[in-house]
Amino acid sequence: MKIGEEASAAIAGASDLAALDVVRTALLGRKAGQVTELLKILPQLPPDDRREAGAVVNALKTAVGEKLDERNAELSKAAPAAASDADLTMPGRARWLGAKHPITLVIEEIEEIFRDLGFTIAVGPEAETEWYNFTSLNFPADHPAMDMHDTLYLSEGVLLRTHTSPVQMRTMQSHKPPIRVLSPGNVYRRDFFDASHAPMFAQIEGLCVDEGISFVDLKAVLTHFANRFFGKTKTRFRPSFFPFTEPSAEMDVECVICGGSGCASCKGTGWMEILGSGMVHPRVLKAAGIDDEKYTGWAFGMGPARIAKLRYNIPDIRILYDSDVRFLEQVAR
Ligand code: 2NM
Repeated sequence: MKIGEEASAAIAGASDLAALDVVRTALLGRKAGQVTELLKILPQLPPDDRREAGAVVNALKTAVGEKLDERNAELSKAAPAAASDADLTMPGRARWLGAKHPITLVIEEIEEIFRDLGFTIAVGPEAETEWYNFTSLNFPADHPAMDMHDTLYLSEGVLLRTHTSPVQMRTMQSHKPPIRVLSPGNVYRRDFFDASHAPMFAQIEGLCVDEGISFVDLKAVLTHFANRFFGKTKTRFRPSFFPFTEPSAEMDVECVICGGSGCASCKGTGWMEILGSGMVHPRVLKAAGIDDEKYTGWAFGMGPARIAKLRYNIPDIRILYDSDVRFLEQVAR
């Protein structure tokens, strides 16, 4: 049967789905399909021949249909790879994974340095009582920091902590010396949000209390910290004042921008102030229930945003709070 053999060969020879579609139309197409044309002739044949020819042509139509479907199934299986131009060896599109904020990086680095010295990390509430935030820390009742203009009060005697010293106070109440504790956390002040002040900022304080602790311990530990954090650097201590320490001192490091020769960052002094510190006032130890005849201690406080500003040479701390990824990506690691 000639048409049947030709049809089988054409179907088998179709190398893809598009070619098979052409073959299907050539055989079964409604207008000029070879098999369709045979079916159209049937009515013109004499009745006796018509029955016999009809059976043959219909069998052909069925067989051709089945062969087309089989080939279609075969080609469909192989189709995706054959039909796609995609280069599967091309590298994928890189995803931006996000990164730690510069202030977080600074906090974690400071934590690691003090952890290595045996300090533990302590946290506490951001809403505090006036007693924990001021009174127990030897602030006189008329101290300007206690003014409504400087502190955010939530209600009578309850406020948003202005430093993390309340955490140190709570630690001294609940632990016997020796105490070595570091308290990172957010604090609040009624400051105008300008290039160097924010109404909420991170603070890290450290406290060490034991028998025989002196100013030598304070100087040695804070100098060690400066050298680890900034790389080998010069430090100096200047007298200062805080209600909760006596004596008190501020520590400067040689300006990381100009190396001490004086520049805009250090306002020509060659030094950058990085923290405040001092020997814990005996009244503070007493308020915490610690024997101030037997024990002495030293403490310090610093602002990680300030440190980040110095380390990354950021002109305006507001950039640190903008969440602008174009800036954050420059510092991210
Ligand atoms: C500072 C500077 C000096 C300090 C004192 C205490 C406490 F609770 F132990 F008395 N904690 N932190 C302290 C001392 C904080 O920040 C500039």
